[in-house]
Amino acid sequence: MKMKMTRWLSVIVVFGMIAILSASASAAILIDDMEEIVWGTDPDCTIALDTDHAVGSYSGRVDYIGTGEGQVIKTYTTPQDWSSQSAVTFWYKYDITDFSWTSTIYPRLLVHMDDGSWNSWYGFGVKTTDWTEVTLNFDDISSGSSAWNEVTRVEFRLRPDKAISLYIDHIQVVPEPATVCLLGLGSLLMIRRKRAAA
Ligand SMILES: [Ca+2]
Repeated sequence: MKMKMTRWLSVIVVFGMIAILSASASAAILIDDMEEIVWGTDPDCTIALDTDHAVGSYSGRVDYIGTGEGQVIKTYTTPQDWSSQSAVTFWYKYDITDFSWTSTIYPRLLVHMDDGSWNSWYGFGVKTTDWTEVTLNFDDISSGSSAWNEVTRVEFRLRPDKAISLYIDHIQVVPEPATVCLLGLGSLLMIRRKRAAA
């Protein structure tokens, strides 16, 4: 009887730990699943839904039709709080079929803040025709804004010197991997305890 009580207490303690961890840990924030188009464009590119996708049913296909730098822009009317996140992740691929093509396409992801500052990541990924997931860490920005609590705009830019298409899908901001590991550990402990108690 005493042993059973101890086990139950263990379960309660583990549940409590998980509850505390869950409250302090942040979840990933979906920027866009690309199941509908809510992005604005400039005259050098267009964006449309495409059934070729990485996640869900659609991706956003950005067609570069101009000669200047093309950009697709998602604007938030209310500033977003990304202060407990640590990286932006998304899936992408190009429609490049001519692999003799060696010129730059100068891809960039920019995040703008409400105070007018911004951060950008240059040259994400490689020229691939296969869906590829990329992680851009906040730490990899050598200088820039730390105002992650007031994100107002997310923007993909490309400056190709010929007409190409960039497919993008399932763009999100994710928390520190350490936090996720801790949560995973908590869940594992709980399962072990439950099995031991059974
Ligand atoms: Ca999608």
